Amino acid sequence: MSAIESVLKENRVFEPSETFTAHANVSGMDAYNALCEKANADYEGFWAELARDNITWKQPFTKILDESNAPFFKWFEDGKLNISYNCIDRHLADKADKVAIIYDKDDGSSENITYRQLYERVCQLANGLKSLGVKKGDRVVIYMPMVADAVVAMQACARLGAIHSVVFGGFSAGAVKDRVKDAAAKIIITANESVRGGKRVPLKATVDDALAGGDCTSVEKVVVLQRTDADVAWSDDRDIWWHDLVQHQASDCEPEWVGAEDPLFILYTSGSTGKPKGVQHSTGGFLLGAIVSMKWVFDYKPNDVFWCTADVGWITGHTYIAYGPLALGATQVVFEGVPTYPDAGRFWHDIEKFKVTIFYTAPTAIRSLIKLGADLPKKYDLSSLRLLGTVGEPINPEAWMWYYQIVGNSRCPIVDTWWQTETGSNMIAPLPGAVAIKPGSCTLPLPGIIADIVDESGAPVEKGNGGFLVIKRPFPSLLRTVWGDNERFKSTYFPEDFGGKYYVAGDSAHRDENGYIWIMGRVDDVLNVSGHRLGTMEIESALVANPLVAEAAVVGKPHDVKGEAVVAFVVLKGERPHGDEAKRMAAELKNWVAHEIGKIAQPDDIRFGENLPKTRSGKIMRRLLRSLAKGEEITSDISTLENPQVMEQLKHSV
Ligand code: 7RM
Repeated sequence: MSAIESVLKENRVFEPSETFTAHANVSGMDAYNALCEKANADYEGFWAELARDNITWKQPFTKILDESNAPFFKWFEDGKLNISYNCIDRHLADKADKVAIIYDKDDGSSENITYRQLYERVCQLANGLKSLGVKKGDRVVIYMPMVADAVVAMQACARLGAIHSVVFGGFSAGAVKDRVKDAAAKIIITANESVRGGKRVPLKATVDDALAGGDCTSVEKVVVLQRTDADVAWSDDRDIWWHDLVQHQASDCEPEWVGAEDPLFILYTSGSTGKPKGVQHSTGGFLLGAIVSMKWVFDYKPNDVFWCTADVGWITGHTYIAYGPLALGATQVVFEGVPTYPDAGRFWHDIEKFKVTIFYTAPTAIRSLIKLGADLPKKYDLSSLRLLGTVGEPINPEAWMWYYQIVGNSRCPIVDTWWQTETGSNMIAPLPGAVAIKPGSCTLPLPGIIADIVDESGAPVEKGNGGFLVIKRPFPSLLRTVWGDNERFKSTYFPEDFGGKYYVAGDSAHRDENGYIWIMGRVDDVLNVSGHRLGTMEIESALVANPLVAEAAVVGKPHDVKGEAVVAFVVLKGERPHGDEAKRMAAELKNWVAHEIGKIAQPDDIRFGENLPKTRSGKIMRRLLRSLAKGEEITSDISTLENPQVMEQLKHSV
């Protein structure tokens, strides 16, 4: 077996400041190591103590981890709880008037919602849903804009023990239909329209389309939030306005006490090919992962103003908007808009306006904001910030440095958080008052997360070599199964190649001499150039390190001699180059990569676009780029791309 080679060297290290460490929830490396040792010494006891200390249980659990039917693990199985109770009710005694949600609307206006108001809104909707017959275990599809009421809808389902399946508000009718059918949803909650970047998107009409063929026989009612003044088609016996549904409902609603293993939600991951997988999460374990990571990684303190810019259509919006911050009684910003509206200063403007202390966003947003206005953050007072975070993709060191210096004013640690829809909460990330950070590395696993990097036989690789990222012991926030498909769950995540014992993440990674983990990309994206197995991340980082480059993606294309040749898709900070200018730039970038990494990683083919094809959550679609590199016709549906028009630009080599 040839290991995946690591070719990029990054030597910068940033220690936590003394003041940050002094106040941190986990203060210093000794404290971090002590937690890890505690987990090693008594793994179940470690998690049980956290679960007792952080969750309010209606009925305490007596069983901790049940591994008898691996990989269908159970945690805290006989415990009873309600996650909505944990996120709202338990704060009412001392935080009823604290702002829970600053709803930051697309047009720049905002609305504060206190914990008491949130409680009332959630209870009223829960009562309304109950009146429609929703009960424990029923599935509810939520297809909504990023309004505060999206969180209310999720919390209301959780209050009833109903299983929500949030479908991102940018998805097509076909995607809605597939998900509704797979989960056999009884209710759909939507809005007449969403508003993003000043543009209106017809959500209700899309739901109508999804239901039109009559395939979705499970759906009984469609609840419609009136977000705008737009009229919508109406089906009298099926559709009901949200405001009518809640109007006469009581503002108290006894939570449904569910078992810790009862499903909290399903979230479909598109995956690179095939039918979307309904990732199914538990109630107790998921909540625990959200809470401990808020404390450890985000170093949450009662005075923080937390802002996670994700959409609730993605796991990040579940864990770090809908549940985690609320479980801790935090004040958080719920952002409806887009980072570029009314201009590329929106994030910085709103950080100043709401005095945000913890800011969590994606590398793709950072890179595009550098391209659109690298100096814009300097126009705003960002001194309230104390911690920055990233998630979703490897962050290349150059974008990291900009985030650190220009946004964080070289004061704020950056938590680069590696995790997945399937893991439910952060797995590998620095605890910011303990672990020194390195640009581009997600650093070390959280205490109690037994991550390793192994070869095809499951044996740990040598430091410096790349391999498969695995988690060797079950942890509470891990997905429980793929909805309705236990076989797919087993074969995808606990494959026999690795003895069926490890959770296999599907990412390649390597460890450096300090044991720090560097994600190299998805295993499916690894290139094989003349027998060298190269991750995508490092070549992309080298390209972005060039001062003229804003973004880059590399893929392999078949090559007679080398096996595969590197093809690079590049977005420049300035205009997209044409003709001789493009040829000159391409030659310069080829030399640049040869110089930064070595000849083996040098692209044979460079193509320039104004952007790269991305999923709606901002991940680069390398599968499409591979087809373009090979000169194949794109036959798959690209209508759900954020930016389908760039595909044409990227067809042609320079
Ligand atoms: C949270 C989320 C998961 C995949 C994962 C990785 C990539 C996520 C990082 C990262 C490098 C990171 N869930 N990924 N975070 N790669 N560094 N900090 O994104 O299910 O949508 O995607 O995203 O490949 O497997 S997800």
